[in-house]
Amino acid sequence: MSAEQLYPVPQDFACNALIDDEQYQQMYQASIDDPEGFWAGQATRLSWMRPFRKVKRTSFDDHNVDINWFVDGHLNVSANCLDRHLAERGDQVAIIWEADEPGESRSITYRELHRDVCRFADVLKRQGVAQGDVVTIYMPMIPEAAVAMLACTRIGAVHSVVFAGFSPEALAGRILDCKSNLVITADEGRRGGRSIPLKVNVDEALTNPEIKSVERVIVVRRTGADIRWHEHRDRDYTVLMEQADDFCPPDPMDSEAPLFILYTSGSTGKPKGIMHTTAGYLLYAALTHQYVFDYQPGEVYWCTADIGWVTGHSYTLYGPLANGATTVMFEGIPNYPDVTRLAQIIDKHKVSILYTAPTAIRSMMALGKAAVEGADGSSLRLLGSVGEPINPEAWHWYYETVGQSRCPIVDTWWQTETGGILITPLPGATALKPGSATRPFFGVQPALVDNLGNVLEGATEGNLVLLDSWPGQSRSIWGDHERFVETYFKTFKGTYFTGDGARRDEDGYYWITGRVDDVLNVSGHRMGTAEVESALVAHRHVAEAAVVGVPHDLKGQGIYVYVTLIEGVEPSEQLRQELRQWVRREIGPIATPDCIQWAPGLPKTRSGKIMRRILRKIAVGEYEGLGDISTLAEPGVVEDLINEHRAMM
Ligand code: 6R9
Repeated sequence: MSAEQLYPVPQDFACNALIDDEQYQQMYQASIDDPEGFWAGQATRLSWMRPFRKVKRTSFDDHNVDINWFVDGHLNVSANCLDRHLAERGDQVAIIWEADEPGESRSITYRELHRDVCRFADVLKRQGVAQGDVVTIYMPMIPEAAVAMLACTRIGAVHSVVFAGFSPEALAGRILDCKSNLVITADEGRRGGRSIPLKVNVDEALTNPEIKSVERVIVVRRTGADIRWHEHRDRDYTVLMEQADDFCPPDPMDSEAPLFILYTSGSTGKPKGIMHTTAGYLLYAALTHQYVFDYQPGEVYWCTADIGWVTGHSYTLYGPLANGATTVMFEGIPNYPDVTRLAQIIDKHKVSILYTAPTAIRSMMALGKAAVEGADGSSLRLLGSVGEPINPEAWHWYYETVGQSRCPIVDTWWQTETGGILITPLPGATALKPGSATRPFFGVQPALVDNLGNVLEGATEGNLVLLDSWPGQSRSIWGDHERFVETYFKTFKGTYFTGDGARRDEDGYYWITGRVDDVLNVSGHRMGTAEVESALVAHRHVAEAAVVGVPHDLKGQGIYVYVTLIEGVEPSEQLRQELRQWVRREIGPIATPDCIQWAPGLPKTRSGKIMRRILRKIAVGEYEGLGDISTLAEPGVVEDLINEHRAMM
């Protein structure tokens, strides 16, 4: 690695940082040599209602995958995020809410948030929600969403947040899978100046005759839009809150009690309900939030992620609140009303730490320096990136234009399944290389293995696995432990397989190269090729479909679709548009195909497996070097596809 691409820790940053390089080395070593001792020490940052008996009882053995942390301890997440801060910082702002329209914002103190969460927890209890029940939250980025999540944790209900951009069909599938009896939503959401008909979507989802579990829908009035009301089922949030008690005691929950479910895409089948539990998740979110973002008391911290994604769970909500931080919650998008929006919010609320995604960075970068025009930006101290590999061009733009060549960037690699950040720089400790997530966090043991599972040493490239458990790790897939084992522990036995590929350089830095499975990453959102394909084949004119990812300037990856129509149906531009709309409706706007190519046939092996390797190449116009196509059942289809692709371009 050439010297000019190394960004040492700035001197003044290092002086005040929580962790310097020497401390990192020493703490990392301690966390690997004596995990029990290390994590017992860290566990004191939480308030426990009953001490745990054992720090760690975990097995990655694929016959018996079993992950337990802080065994037999009792605690409550909302009490850790709220109650224990009241004495010292009850009047400090917990959440700064910035609305979609500039000029509208709200600040909520820890005391106010505590009261609202207590009240809503009481509401949930009065609605019959009990420990272990699953509550579906389908809400815009408004403080009531945070209140709903925290209220669930207060009474031991398990929340399942469904991103408000998902379609009624996608929502229905998730409700069906976890059998929620209660849904919390809003009349409408606001995003980029547009309204999102959330209640209409819930109504539509609940027309699915297979859903029998839902008894109640609680509706927050966000816009006051006229909505249909089902007297027997729907309840108004404000009315219920007025009737509720100001205090609701936090339930003591077991360390391993389920905390939340979050659906995410895999390479096969329908989205899986990734399950996280109470103690390990919260501790890991809090610890990483403090050290990775070098969070210092009083600072304003802003993670732009929606609560519908894991980043919103761990780093908009739970990590920051567990640490008593002031966290910004933004309802809108970076380019509304114009591309300066993020910079304006940073100045308005004096944000010190900004954590966002490469896709947002690239969309601002597309307009050069316009994104920071007229902005001051001097409050910023640290920048973060998450969701996909950040290309060096975007890194440099972020560093120079947003960070004014002053703020370190933490490129944080992790997953829904990992609960928190696993590979990342610590800003006071790690010299940066643009595009590298650098080094493992405390307690994290990454390794690279070849396709046979042999661990590779030194500077090399391979499949990224984790050799041992960390507290924030997902414990299971909701209702399907077999699938959990199958997906993560069977590929490379004895390890957790991430689905990502990575390179390790001569300094031991990790460079994530992207998914090695059939999972796409579109604007930082995970999507299974199988999911998009099954949406397509559900259309009456489609016989077969194959989906591959292609490079895309803004989104990182775009969705390229090959469609085989059923006998007798003629391809047309109109049908192409119809299919695009169809996928939007089935899954959500984020799954809209970028390109649809008609395919009279698909390249398949004799055993009927679609050879995506070939499809990926044709999609980007690489007709040469398609590799061995002799195993194809009908080699002729490849030529047809190439001709069709040529004709389209
Ligand atoms: C947190 C989150 C996980 C997948 C992951 C990887 C990609 C996330 C990354 C990154 C390179 C980073 N990914 N962060 N790739 N560098 N800093 O995004 O969770 O939605 O589950 O996605 O995203 O491919 O496997 P999730």
